[in-house]
Amino acid sequence: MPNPDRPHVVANPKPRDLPAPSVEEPVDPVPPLDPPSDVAAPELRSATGRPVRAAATTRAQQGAFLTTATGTRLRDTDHSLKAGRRGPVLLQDHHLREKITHFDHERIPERVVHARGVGAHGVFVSNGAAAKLSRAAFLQADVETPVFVRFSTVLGSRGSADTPRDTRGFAVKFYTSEGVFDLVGNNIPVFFIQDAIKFPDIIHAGKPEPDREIPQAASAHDTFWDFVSLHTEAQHHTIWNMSDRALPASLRTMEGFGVHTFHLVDEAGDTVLVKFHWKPAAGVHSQLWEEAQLTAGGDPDFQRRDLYDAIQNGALPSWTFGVQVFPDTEDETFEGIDLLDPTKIVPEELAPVQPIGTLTLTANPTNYFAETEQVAFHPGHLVPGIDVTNDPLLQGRLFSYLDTQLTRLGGPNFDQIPINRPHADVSDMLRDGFHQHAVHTGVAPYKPNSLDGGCPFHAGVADGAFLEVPSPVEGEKVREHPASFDDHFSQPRMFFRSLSPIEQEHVIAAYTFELSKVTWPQVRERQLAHLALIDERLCAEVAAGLGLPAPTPDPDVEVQDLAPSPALAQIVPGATYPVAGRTLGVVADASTRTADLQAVVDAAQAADLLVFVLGPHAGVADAADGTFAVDKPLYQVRSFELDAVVLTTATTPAADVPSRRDAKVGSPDHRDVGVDPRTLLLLSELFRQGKAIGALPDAAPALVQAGIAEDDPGVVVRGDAAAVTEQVLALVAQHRVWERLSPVG
Ligand code: HDD
Repeated sequence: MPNPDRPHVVANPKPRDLPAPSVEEPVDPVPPLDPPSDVAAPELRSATGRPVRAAATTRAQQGAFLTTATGTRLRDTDHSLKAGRRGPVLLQDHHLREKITHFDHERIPERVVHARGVGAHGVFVSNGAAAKLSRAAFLQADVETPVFVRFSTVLGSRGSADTPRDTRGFAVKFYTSEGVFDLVGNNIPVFFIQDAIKFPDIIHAGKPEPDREIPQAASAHDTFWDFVSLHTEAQHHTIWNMSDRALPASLRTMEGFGVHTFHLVDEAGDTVLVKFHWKPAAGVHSQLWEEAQLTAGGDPDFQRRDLYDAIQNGALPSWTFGVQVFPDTEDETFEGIDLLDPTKIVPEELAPVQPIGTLTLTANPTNYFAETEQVAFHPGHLVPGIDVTNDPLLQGRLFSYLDTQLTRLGGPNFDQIPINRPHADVSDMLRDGFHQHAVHTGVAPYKPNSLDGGCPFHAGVADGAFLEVPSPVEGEKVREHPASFDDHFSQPRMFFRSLSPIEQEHVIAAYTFELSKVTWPQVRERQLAHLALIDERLCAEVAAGLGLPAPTPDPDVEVQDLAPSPALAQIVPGATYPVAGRTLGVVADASTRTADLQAVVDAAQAADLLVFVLGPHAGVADAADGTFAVDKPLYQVRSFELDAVVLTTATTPAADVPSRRDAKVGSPDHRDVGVDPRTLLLLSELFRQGKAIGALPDAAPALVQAGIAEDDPGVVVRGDAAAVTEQVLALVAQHRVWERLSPVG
């Protein structure tokens, strides 16, 4: 316990929005909690858009007492109704049967892809720049639109880890005044296939193999590489998957892409073609492969937790929404790039991304199942001013997302689930069906009618009706694609050659690792032949890692040397990014002076970092002259949770320590003989991961024991507590100390 007469240091990031429980189970009934007002479900509406009940009564728990599903109060929920204390259970026990029956049916099918996800509420504020291109109400200047965002991995099951090498989903539901607009994108701007009819093939190949159901959430296996090496249009997405993009450091540091080209339509009906982009304010950052592997074991929920903690602590994640704009020409190409081919990007150097608004995530969901699990996105949820194109991948998606909800959400009324309900009036004339919640009024759900006064009426353009872009269509029915879809290697080459040297090394290492997991030599060799077409060095180094000869490029395949696109590189020398929401661990123990600890905490919190004090045990720990609250004990914390560390401990110089083996954890005086071995492990991992390391002067010998020299890059040992912290924060702003990770040569 802290002593009121001695200093006590508390950093404590805000954990969860829950009232503190009492030690004993409370005995007095109290009314149930309201959901936070900013995440309350929208009002329940009838199909004519009128509220059918007061919003407060849509709360799941309405009273102080436990009841059956039909509201009868219950005296006991711990014992079945039995014939005598030791007797058999009676069939008459309705409460038992209702409780177990409901439980038996709690699970719904997980999403067939993107099953693992996490959501958040937010707001989109338009800056009006798109108003001249689109009549969409939510794109007019300064309009604020509520949104719900769900991020996901693609391949893993609902319970899989957050951090596999995989594409991430980035789906945004805009609850606009003109209806729901869903932008169902990914963090990678291209896709594996050009036609939706191939979707079951790529997903069957990528998912765990059907005989053993392994590997979970990973592409490093035979069937994935068998498919992508045979189906070469997948090569562009695959090289993005082998890059750092497939290992986002946090969901807050990912770019998002609408992938397809869409139409924007203005008031006059004039159109342009656009590609949508989300650019994170925090910068685009990734984990290292070692970090991702550690994370999957140490905290498989890491990214879910990171998003929750950031929002909870006010480090609100935000993205600039932008568009690349192209003239809507008859051939639907730009600078020779076919805009209907979802395996191609348009480099930002050719068409800059123009900001049209800002998305900020402001609130965590109240209930995971009700919101994140039941949210249903659909690329066909469009509003006036935005329309689809003939991209054959997008066209197939327009069918799939409606269809899948029938199984997943149990019927056609999923739009009535609170998280899916539009904030615009709904008069849809759709009736009945499983889980119908609306109490429809009127007798004439058909058009034309006179019995309901002709209601509802068709809208004209002036009333905000949605009009499809009247693009001319002609041609014979064929199962073919345009010749412009045939170049599968020029853009993968451009991507690889646009990356920084460190990122290129990561791509080489990723291909080598993944292909080493492929058991069929034929599949490895086939993929190596494709790497030869992408880049000779890439192919040679992967081949060396696999112990295979590097093939020569197939002379019959024409690959263009496109100009590199610097915008594709994540690691830009000298670039800095906001540090708000990044994490700092501060190691303290009984040798720490509370004034030093407080100074580090204050300096980091002033820059809006999440600060975790790391101590020898949970609870309150002793400092040299007081106490401090431990946020994460050293036996719990791992390097992947931290962006940087500062040591405030005093340690015996290394020369005076007889042996590292003497520093046994738990021995009463282990701190007198050296550094806690858990601190040494943390330091060595953080060092390898290129993270900033600070030490107050008395703690500097600990670095030596961890094999770190004071003049190594990204190591700070000069100055007082505040000065060391400032220097560490400057390093965090670079994301990593890249000099430590530079590729050899
Ligand atoms: Fe898809 C879910 C993104 C192609 C069929 N997809 C889903 C989600 C995202 C994407 C982010 C998760 C939504 C959520 O959080 O609920 N999908 C994409 C992108 C694609 C793409 C960016 C290509 C550019 N998808 C695609 C095709 C098909 C599907 C070609 C089918 C022909 N996708 C689905 C689905 C899912 C889905 C099976 C599973 C759950 C759901 O829809 O609601 O219908």
